Amino acid sequence: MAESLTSADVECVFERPEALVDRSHHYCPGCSHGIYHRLVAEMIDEFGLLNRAVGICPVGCSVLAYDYFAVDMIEASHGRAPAVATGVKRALPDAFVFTYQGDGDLASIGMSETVHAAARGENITVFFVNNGIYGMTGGQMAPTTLPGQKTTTSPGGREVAVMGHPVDVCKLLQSLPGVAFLARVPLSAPKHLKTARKYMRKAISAQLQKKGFSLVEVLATCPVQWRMTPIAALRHVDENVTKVFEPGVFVDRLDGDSHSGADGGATRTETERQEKR
Ligand SMILES: Cc1ncc(C[n+]2csc(CCOP(=O)(O)OP(=O)(O)O)c2C)c(N)n1
Ligand code: SF4
Ligand SMILES: [Mg+2]
Repeated sequence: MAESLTSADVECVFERPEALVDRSHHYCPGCSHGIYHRLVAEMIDEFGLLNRAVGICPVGCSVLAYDYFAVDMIEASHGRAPAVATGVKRALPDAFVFTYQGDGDLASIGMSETVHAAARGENITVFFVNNGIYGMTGGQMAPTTLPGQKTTTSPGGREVAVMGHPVDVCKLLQSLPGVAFLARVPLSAPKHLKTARKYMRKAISAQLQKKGFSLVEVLATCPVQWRMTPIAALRHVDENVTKVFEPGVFVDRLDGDSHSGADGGATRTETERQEKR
């Protein structure tokens, strides 16, 4: 008969971060929100921010994020999270203040708050979930919807001549001197999670070093509103979404390391980074 294992015989290699509440998420199977929640919680643990983090929730599928993070959370009106974060950070400069926002929230109704918080160089960190759609309200077109993408309000596919081009938030914010760190990464494979953690560390460090506004955009899935299986949705991110929204670092002004500029020169894309390795 095989010997039974005791807890002394096994090594714990994976556990729930302390900053994540022990509660089932309401997110659909294959949705990236749960993964990004976990990464945010891992970072709060890693930087020891459990007792000084204040998160601002959006409106959208992650409206209930306050139920999942074991830190102080505030619910903002749709799109207003950067304005709320501004107030909290100015009142409590020692707090680590972050927003967690979808693309409808951040780049549509909240575009003004996003751009002006970045322009003012507010010392806050934005965790941005670009799934190219309004997930919560039934799959309407978002500013980030790809050309040709079918949504409930672009049933024939997004026609740019009529509905406009997708908004590239990283490129839009890149020119602003108040931005300290800006990067984009797909959440479509385990290897990208490593990159996401690296960018998130930089974004958090930017705030802790009082360098200004920081944002990490993740290219996320919404299998339900995309009408895809979770696997097909991951493939769609890799094969199509990353072609329109190129992953990489757009601004990095940490520790005297300044990489910013319209025509690149200093802008490092994921492709360039891989070539350097
Ligand atoms: C002022 C206001 N306008 C519109 C809405 C309706 N609304 C709720 S969520 C949402 C879109 C959410 O999309 P997104 O931010 O991309 O989040 P996702 O659900 O995709 O994660 C909209 C338009 C609202 N709640 N408040
Ligand atoms: S509708 Fe989309 S974004 Fe919302 S929880 Fe489901 S998969 Fe995620
Ligand atoms: Mg969305």
